[in-house]
Amino acid sequence: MKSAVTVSLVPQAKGGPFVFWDGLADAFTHAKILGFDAVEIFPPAAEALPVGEIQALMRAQQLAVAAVGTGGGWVIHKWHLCHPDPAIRAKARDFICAIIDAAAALGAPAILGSMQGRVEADVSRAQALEWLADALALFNARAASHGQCFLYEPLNRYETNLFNRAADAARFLDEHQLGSVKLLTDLFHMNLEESSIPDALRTCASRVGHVHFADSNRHAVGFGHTSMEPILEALRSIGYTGYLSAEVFALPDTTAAAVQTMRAFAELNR
Ligand code: LER
Ligand code: MN
Repeated sequence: MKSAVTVSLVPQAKGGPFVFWDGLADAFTHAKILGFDAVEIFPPAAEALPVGEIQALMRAQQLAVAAVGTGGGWVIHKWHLCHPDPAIRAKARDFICAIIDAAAALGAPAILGSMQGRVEADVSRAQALEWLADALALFNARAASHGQCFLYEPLNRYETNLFNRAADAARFLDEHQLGSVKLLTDLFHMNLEESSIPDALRTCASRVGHVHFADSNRHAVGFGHTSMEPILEALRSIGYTGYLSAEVFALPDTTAAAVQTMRAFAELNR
């Protein structure tokens, strides 16, 4: 497995679960010094991703981009894919498609987390799931056209009521034949929702495409109380070779969270 660490380029996300906050050059430089394999980027929009500049940083630091988040569209604009207003759903889809394209230029998949939205107002669950499936079909095709996968992330119940558990999400992807959509299994959300994180990972084996590496309290792994050994064992048993990406609070500060993440990664990833 490979290590990754998050950088937020969205000031409005302050206090959110991201390790680096001081721009791309700072994140790439410190990620390299600390021994990470890759950086995961949370941009405000595709237009704010300087692709050439990021490619130069990747070459200079010999680091990959692990994934690119799309949640900026929710944080900044409150757009999402299940919004009752069709114009807002269209803005959400366009926002995500543009990030899929920019991420692909960096060799990375895009993530659908917060932008999936929720069943709300007068929208029925069936209607929301139809909109989600239609959007995922679009992202599936768009990512595949670049030879990339697309990452769908089940979130805990306080953030969405669409899919909270990995197996339910995997079944939905199977039913809609979304072969290029993989699951982003976030260990923080899973700690709240799954009966057993290792069992859930084994059940969804072939769909697991990315892991957000966070402890029970969303601090760096080792700063909470999740039992990580059985989770790593499950990931090994399903042949997962992707990223463990630290989407955690910069607490007690950025450096401590990053250093602790790498310490845990080295101990667990034997
Ligand atoms: C995004 O990866 C995520 O996990 C959500 O909880 C938004 O922070
Ligand atoms: Mn996450």
